[in-house]
Amino acid sequence: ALRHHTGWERAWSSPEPKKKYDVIIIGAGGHGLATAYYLGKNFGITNVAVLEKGWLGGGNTGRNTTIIRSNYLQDPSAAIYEKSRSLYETLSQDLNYNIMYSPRGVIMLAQTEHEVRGYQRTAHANALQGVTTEFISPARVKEIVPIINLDGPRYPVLGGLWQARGGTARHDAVAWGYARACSDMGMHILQKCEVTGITRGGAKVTGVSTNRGDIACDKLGVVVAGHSGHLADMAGFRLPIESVALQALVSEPIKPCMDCVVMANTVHGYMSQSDKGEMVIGGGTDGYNNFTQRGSFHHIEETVRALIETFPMVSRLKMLRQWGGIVDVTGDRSPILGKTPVDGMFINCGWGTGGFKAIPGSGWGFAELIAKGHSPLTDAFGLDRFHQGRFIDESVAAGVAH
Ligand code: FAD
Ligand code: PYC
Repeated sequence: ALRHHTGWERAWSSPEPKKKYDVIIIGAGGHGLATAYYLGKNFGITNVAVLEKGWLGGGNTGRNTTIIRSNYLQDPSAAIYEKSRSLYETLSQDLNYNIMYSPRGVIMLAQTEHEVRGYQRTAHANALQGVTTEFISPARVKEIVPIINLDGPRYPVLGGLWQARGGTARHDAVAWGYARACSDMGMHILQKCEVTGITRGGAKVTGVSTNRGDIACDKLGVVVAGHSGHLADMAGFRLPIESVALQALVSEPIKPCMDCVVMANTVHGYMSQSDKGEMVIGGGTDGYNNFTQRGSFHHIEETVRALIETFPMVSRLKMLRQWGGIVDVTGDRSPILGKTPVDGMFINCGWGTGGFKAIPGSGWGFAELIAKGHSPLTDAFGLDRFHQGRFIDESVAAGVAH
């Protein structure tokens, strides 16, 4: 049937590297590609290369469970995550690429009195921040998720934080859509191009060394998630980041049974149903730092065991496959977007277990930071907050056990 489908145009070109670009972005994950896209779209900066050591979207962007929400507690977080969520709403039209945004709603279950108070507080904060969320009763939870067991053997469901316009999107499509749009603007996306060194002239960045030769630039954006520590090391400074594996798994496909996303953070597990019918399930991070894109074996059993309390039907599902990604975690569970000790070099990292939802907003703000030297979206997230003790504590909103 595919016999006649020949001569398709490539979605993005594969050029040879130029000697010099105005801006180089290291890392063709969602955040790196979105940064390049908004540099071109919002600031007319198109002499840009995005360098990727593997294939684009092959890092955490292509490995995550695609939950999109903006129900964070602190004002700077609500601003960037809500900007991001609102950009997701129209991203398919903007990129002319179907990213399959599905605002199916996200519930974070409250299963202890502590969580009830915590999520009620978040709902109040969100109301002040212009983020639409509400704290809902157990009966309303059951209405939205008929397959749920409210009584749970250990932790009954006492309510939930509901964001009706949260949801999911197709992760690969987000990367592919941005990549095609960047390529259409004349930017170079260089895959299999690993950065091995950062070159400086005095205090200022001058370019990078790669396995495809040295490339010069005026400005450098580093957006490499779990490898951020390595890149900082190449430039001669340290980051307050730990890299750790986070994993997910999917079941065999079944008939539609749950049309929203549910996160059960006390027992620790979360679940949604993919368009193919698989139950998409995720658990917590490994308990030790590592660089395996796999995750510890025991997490699989612990996550499924926890979910069975709230979703007994899971006990009858066969699991199909499991994978992991290397997430970059900061002490306050908030990202770092800012200048570095090297002039002209900017860093965007620390999205940890929750950066897929942030891709458009982060790209928007980081592009502004690179182009203009600061952005209202990113100002609070600079490295200086760790010296000043100005933490943006989002350990509860992160929703994933670390
Ligand atoms: P990446 O997509 O990892 O991109 C970084 C890129 O840099 C990689 O492609 C890598 O190859 C490249 N790179 C590294 N070193 C070099 C080098 N030296 N030279 C050139 N290139 C280099 N977030 C959510 O919001 N919702 C979720 O439901 C969710 N679920 C998750 C589930 C799992 C299992 C995992 C692992 C993560 C999850 N996340 C989730 C987090 C989310 O995936 C990440 O925060 C986000 O994808 C980070 O995007 P990124 O572009 O920064 O990183
Ligand atoms: O950030 O919502 C999130 C998330 C869910 C699972 C992993 N990250």
